[in-house]
Amino acid sequence: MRNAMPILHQMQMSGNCYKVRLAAHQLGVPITLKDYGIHDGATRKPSFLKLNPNGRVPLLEFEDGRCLPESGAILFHLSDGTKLQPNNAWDRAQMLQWMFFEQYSHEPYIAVSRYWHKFAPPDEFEKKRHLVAEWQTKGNAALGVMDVHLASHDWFAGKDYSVADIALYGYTHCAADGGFDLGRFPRVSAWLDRVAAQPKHIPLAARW
Ligand SMILES: N[C@@H](CCC(=O)N[C@@H](CS)C(=O)NCC(=O)O)C(=O)O
Repeated sequence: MRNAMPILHQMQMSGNCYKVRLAAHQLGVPITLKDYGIHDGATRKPSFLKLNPNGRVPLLEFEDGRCLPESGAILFHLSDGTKLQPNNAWDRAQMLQWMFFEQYSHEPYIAVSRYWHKFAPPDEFEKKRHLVAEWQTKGNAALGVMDVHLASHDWFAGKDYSVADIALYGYTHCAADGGFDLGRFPRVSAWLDRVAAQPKHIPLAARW
């Protein structure tokens, strides 16, 4: 049976899932939300593993049953041919460069630090406390790289706001939750304001 519209399998407080809600909202792509708990292991149950063997959200399930996990891949697919992707190959490559940077050099420190500081049970966080210094060093390095880029650019790819900005916004705007001081990165702070001022912007807490 076909779904009436794409279903976003998601966790509301996840920045990775927020990226998809934000892009879908700005593009006018209707989606329904199916929520999973942070601590109940719901994405590791057989019924979900059939949809994404990697056991993680976001996962976008299309009307015809096809399933696409990974926030960056979903952003890329939703924005194909729209104003949220640059219209030339070089700028699109820059867009992907920043999306890969986000996944390898940014999210593993900034998102992970936020999870353990804000959402993990305190006794579990204590077992990870020895990693905080590395998260801080590497997360601050990523914010520094962004700040350098923003010294001479308004946006991360091409001349306009794109899904590269959405990918980086997801966890940068809430980096303080993980103990990061955005006051050290004034150009990043100014860019966050520019992103939040885009038409049809929604905050992380918004359902749609
Ligand atoms: N690289 C993936 C990361 C996805 C991810 O880490 N998802 C987390 C929530 S933010 C999750 O599903 N955690 C549940 C689990 O690992 O069991 C993406 O960008 O979508």
